[in-house]
Amino acid sequence: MAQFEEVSKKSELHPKPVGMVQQYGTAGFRTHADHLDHVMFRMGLLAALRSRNTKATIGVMVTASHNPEEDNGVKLIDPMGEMLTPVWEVYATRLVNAEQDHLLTVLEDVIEKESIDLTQEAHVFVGKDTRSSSARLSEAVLDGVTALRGHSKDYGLVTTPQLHYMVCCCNTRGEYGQASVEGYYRKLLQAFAELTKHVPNRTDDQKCLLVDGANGIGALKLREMVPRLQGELLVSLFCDGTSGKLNHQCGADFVKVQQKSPKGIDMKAGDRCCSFDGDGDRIVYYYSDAEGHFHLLDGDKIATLISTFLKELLTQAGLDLKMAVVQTAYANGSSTRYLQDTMKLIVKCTKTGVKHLHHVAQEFDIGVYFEANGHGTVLFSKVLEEKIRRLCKDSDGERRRVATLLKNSVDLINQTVGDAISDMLLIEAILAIRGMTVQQWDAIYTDLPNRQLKVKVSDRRVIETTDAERKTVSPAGLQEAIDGLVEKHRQGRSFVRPSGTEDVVRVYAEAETQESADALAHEVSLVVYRLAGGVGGEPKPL
Ligand code: G16
Repeated sequence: MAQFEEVSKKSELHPKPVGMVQQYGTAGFRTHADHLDHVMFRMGLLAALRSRNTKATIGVMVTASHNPEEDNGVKLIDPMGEMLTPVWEVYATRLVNAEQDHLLTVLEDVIEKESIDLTQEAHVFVGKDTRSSSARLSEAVLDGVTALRGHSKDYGLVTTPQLHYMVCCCNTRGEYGQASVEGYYRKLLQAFAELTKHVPNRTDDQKCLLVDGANGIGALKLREMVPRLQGELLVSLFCDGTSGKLNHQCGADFVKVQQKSPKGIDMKAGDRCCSFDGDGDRIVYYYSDAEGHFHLLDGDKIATLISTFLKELLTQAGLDLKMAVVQTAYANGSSTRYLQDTMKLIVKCTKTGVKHLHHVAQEFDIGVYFEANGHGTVLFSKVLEEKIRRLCKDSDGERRRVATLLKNSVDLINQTVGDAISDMLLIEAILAIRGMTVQQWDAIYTDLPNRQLKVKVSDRRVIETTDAERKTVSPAGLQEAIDGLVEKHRQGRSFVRPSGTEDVVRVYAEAETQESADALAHEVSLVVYRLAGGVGGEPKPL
C-alpha cells in the first residue's frame, strides 16, 4: 500500500535481526538494550494505531525499570493511564516478531481486525528513564510514530508513573490534572501540604526520611520536588545517580530481594528509610534496630498502613462502601491473615503484574493494590469520589475534617499506576497524621520469614502455572515435589513462576523461621533445576 511507503523505508533503518523472538512480558518488552531498536520502532507504529483505535493519546515509556543498566524495555500506556489491554499485547508480540518482509502484512492485519481508520489523527506521548541506551531507543519510538503520520510529544526524562499521569490528564481534558511534570508536582505537593498542615508539634527527627533513588530517574525527579516540601518532610537523598550505577546494589528490588539496606546509604539505627526502583514506580521502606537487625516494610506493610487509614476515615465519615486489598502470591501469609481476620477486609489474589491487580481493584469503591515488591496504588470509584466531594461541601465539624482528609488523600494518590513518589508522600502523611513511628507501623503484624531465589533454565516457558500462580501444572511432577517439600516445614508455603521481565524462574518460600524459609527455597530451586531444564550449575544454598 502506498500509505505504508514511509513505514517500509523507515523500518529498514530499524531492522529486525532474523529469527529473533521476543514476548510482551509482565510489563512490556524487556531485554538487553542491543536487541531493542526494531522493537521500539514497531512499538511507535503500534502506539500510533492504538491511538487511532481509541481516539485518544497513548503513552510509550522507554525503561527496563528494576533490571540492570545494560537492559532496556518498553511499556505501553492506554488512555486512562492504565497498562496496555491484553488483546493489544498479542498484536505487540506479533508485530515485534514479524520478519522484515512480513511487517506490513501484520500491520495491515491489526488495522483490519480493529477496523482502524487511518485518516484519524494519532497522538503519542513518549518518555524515557536515565539508561544510557534510552535516548537512542526513544528516538526509534518517535520514528515509528512519525512513519504512521502520528503526532508525538517527547517528555524526555520522566518516571514511568509521571508519564501514566500525563496520558490520563490529557485524555480526561485536564480533569485529572495538568499534563505536565509541573502539573504533577503541583497536584501532589498541594495535597501533601493540605494533609500535613494541621499535624501538631513534629520534631525534625520525625520529619527526616532517607531516600535511596536507585541511581535512577526517581532521584532526579524527587530532587526537583524536595525544596518545595516546605519543611514538612526533610529528605536526605542517596544513590542519586551522581556516582553509582543504576539499580546496582541499591533500589527497591535489591532491598526487597536481598533483605538488606542499599550500598551507599548512611543509615543509623532507627532512621526511617525508603528505596525507589529504576523508573520510580516501586517503593519499599526499612530501618535497622538498635541491635543492627534490618526490618523491611514492603508492599504488604504499605497496603496495610494505607488500607487501615482509609478504612478508619470511611467509618468516621459515615461512608459504608466496598473496600478490598488486592495482592499476589508473593504477599506474606501474615499480611493476608491480618487484613482478612483482623481488619475484616476483602482480600483478592491475582497473577503477578500490576496490570492484573489494577483490574481487580477497579471492582471496588476503594481498591488498594500492592505487590510485595512495593509496586502499587489505590483506586477510588467515581461514586466514592463524588460522595467525598459532596461531604466536603455540605458537612461541617468533624465530618468535614475527615472528608477533607479523604479528598486530599485521593489527590495525593496517582491512581493510574504504582508511583514511588506519590506513595512515599502518602505514607509520610499517614505516619504524621497518626503520630506513628516506622517501628509502630512495622509492629502491626510480624512477617513470616521468607526467601526469593532465581533459577536459570533453558526455556522458562516450560513452567506453566494456575491458581494465580500459586500452583504449577507443568512440567509434570513439579507441583507434587513442591507440595512434598512444603509439608516438611512448619507454616511452609512455596511457589515458582517464570519471570516476565528476566530470563529466569522465580522461587518464593516462606516458613516459621528464616533457616526453614531459606532451606525450603533452596530445596524447591533444586527441584526446578532438575525438572525444568536448569542450566549453569545447580543452585547453591545461600
Ligand atoms: C514489573 C511489573 C510488576 C512485577 C515486576 C516483576 O515491575 O510492573 O508488576 O511485579 O515486573 O515481574 P516478574 O516477576 O514477572 O519479572 P517493574 O518495576 O520491573 O516494571
